[in-house]
Amino acid sequence: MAQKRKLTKGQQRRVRANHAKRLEKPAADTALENEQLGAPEPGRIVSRFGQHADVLSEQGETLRCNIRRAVESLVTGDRVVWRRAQASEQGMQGVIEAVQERESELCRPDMYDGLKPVAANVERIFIVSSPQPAFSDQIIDRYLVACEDAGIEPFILMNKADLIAHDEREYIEQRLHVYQHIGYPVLYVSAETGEGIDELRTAFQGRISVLVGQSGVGKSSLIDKALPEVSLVIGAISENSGLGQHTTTVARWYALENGGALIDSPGIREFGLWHLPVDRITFGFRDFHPFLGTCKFRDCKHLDDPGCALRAAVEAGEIDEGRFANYHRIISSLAAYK
Ligand SMILES: Nc1nc2c(ncn2[C@@H]2O[C@H](COP(=O)(O)OP(=O)(O)OP(=O)(O)O)[C@@H](O)[C@H]2O)c(=O)[nH]1
Ligand SMILES: [Mg+2]
Ligand SMILES: [Zn+2]
Repeated sequence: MAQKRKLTKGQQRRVRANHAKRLEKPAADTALENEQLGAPEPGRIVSRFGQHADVLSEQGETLRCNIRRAVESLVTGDRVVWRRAQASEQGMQGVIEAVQERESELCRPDMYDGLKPVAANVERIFIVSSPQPAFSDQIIDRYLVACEDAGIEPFILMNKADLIAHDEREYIEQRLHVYQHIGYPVLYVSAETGEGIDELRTAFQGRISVLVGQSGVGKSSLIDKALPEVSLVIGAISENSGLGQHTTTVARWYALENGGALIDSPGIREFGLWHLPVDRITFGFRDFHPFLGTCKFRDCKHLDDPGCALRAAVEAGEIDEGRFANYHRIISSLAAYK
């Protein structure tokens, strides 16, 4: 599922330059020598912090480990082989030696680093929205394209249901109904009042999920509310930051009691899709599938092209107008980077 995506020349240049810059700094390889290390053990990445990472052992301990230089990419959710230190050295309790191949990968493009994996081995993506900050079906559509492209099942959460104002309720319900109609699950929840939290707990069980969405929509609050077993950990992390703010700065793995896990992720302002070619974005709109390949011209842009089957479907009410408009917004946003 993890596929190499093409970057444009400009992006490749930036990525190469940044990579070269980083190589000039001496890479801190582990201070731990081989003779001080135990046998290789399987583990799971909880969080990655630059040159080190927290690993969850099979016994359920979380240990801070160095990362071998040979390990190229490491993110929350990765399955790794690591070795325990006999005695911790500069706070390091072990060394990560290797990463297992990923079953899936959620990626986003980054202007500085190129294509960046956000989380690995995820089976379901909870796209979290809320009326505050403002509800945006454009952001939801971007995430849906990323889910379709990565082959990961999406689930839409409308959080802060308690804050939906009278005059916006109808609009939000109408937009979310469109997603339900296409076949995406939608759930109204509130981390404040507890609305929908039992259903959410059920949806979390038995699989590996990540919560994504803008900063402040309530991703961490929902995990905290739905899972009493992990709420203590979240409370402790928020206090540690000492900023009086609870914004999540690094993705984190929370193991669930009956199997499965939740990954909390930092909010991002804009979920870019410029790493994807146009046809992959088109394919990311599931509701377009029955009509793809039936336009009159093979290179149809689905704008004012004669014989456009997508436009005809919009006019016949078979494709939602708002989705079609968001599709064109994404396509025109690509041009700015290429
Ligand atoms: N009224 C109301 N407030 C909520 C609800 N869920 C979260 N909040 C509040 O919204 C604010 C942001 O919540 P967080 O859980 O930190 O949001 P987040 O998505 O994790 O944000 P980042 O970590 O920055 O990405 C907090 O002040 C929460 O108390 C809800 O259902 N209703
Ligand atoms: Mg958070
Ligand atoms: Zn067309």
